[in-house]
Amino acid sequence: MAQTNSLRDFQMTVHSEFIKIAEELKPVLYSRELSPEAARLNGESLADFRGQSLGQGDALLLDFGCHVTGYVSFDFASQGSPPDAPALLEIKLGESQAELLQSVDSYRGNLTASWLQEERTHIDDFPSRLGLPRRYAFRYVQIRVLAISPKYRLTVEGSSVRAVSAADFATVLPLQVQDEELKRLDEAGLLTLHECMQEVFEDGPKRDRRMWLGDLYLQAKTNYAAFRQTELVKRCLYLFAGLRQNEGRIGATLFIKPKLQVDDIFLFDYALHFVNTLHEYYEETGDRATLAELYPVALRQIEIAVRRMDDGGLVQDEDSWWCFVDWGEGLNKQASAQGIFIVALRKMLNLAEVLDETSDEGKLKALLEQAANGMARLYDKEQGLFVSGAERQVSWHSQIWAVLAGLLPEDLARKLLERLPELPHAPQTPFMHHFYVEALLKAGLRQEALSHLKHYWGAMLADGSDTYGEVFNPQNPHYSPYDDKAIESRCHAWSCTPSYFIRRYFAD
Ligand code: RAM
Repeated sequence: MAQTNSLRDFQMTVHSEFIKIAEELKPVLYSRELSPEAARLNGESLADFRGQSLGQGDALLLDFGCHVTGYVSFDFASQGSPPDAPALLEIKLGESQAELLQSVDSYRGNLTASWLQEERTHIDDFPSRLGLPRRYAFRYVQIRVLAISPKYRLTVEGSSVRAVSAADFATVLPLQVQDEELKRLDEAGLLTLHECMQEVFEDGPKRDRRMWLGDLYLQAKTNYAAFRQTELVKRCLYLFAGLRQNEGRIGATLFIKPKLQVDDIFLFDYALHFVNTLHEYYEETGDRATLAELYPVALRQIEIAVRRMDDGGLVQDEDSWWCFVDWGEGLNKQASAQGIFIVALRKMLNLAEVLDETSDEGKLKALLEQAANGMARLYDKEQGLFVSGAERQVSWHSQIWAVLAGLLPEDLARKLLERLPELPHAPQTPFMHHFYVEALLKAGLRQEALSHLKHYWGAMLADGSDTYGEVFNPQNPHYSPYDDKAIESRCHAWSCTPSYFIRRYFAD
């Protein structure tokens, strides 16, 4: 498929007054010191790894006991004759143990191998301390001795990580829930969000370590119910508003380091999630001043989206990745885009009403009516389903977004959702599964929503993970949009929403 999601003649406009506000809200990171909780040498469990000696080819595995994001260090020493040559080590860090089996040399995925958490380093002097300068996201560390002189052996006398996050577990809002399964799901959601909360809401502390709007939307929701760091959401909204693409567009993703920069990717749905994120920020905080300042930026995203609408109110399809929605081979995004557009229009109208922008209110109402007509054109009466694109594709996504658009009577919404298991194109990511749960709740299918939380997100914890990953399709667990599971993030922002659902809908 043509990748035309990068804007042609891309230019960034910096709105320094917004950037100033955002920078004043830069969080102070909390740090905590953690040590390994378990270790294995060449696969054998060790009571204590300290002082165990390693020779040529030996591998020491350190398990820090939980997902951590931070800066790791090691204390090395030697045994035997005075070291007559440096030791060459390979250090791999993994969010899962499976990740340690992959290596840069054999990797064949379609994202660059430089995301793999792998280092090669020489140790010249013993004893010495090695602190890896790069921030890593991991639970496991494997140190393999690639080359060492036979005259001496290496020992690891200690290791620790300075874990960092903008969120402090001591500040989490209390949760009253008896169900142990829900408690476990909530804990994993909190840890996932905690790890992604750095100087901004990152999408994943391992990859991409930057801010994406779709992810921000779901992180912000969960954050309100958990850490409630509303200022961090405000900072991120101002960053997106302060670094805009051509014609005032909000980009899909921002780089934070080495300098603030909007990427050249534009996604139809992500730009509209700016409206949704601002709307919820206002609902949660009542911060009218921020709303008034960012309102025109949000409205601009609607104006740009409207250009894709034909005379009959339907968002035009295009053979490229202009709208994200979800990963998945051959998924047509038209119906989903239509639903997302309607959701954003409704929220924009609500914001116009809050600010008494009467002339905008009129325009938005008219647009909503047109877009609703457009959505109706996608309903196939014979099949009783929404179709998408020129090929009239049927997918889960189209039904879910048709329900979320809020135009259907509850019995039709329920029927659509009950038929999903028989449809092709099941969601591939927790991002889309989030919207599935939202749709179930909207259609009054509360038990189904609860059971989906337990089955879908619960399955991600079945292998001992304590955070939720980026991609997961239980019907096809080997699927990866990157052609390699090892490059995926096992702690991914858009997956943290069980904590939101549990805290907002299922607490005792
Ligand atoms: C990937 C990441 C990110 C997501 C984008 C669309 O790079 O998973 O979280 O928002 O895709």
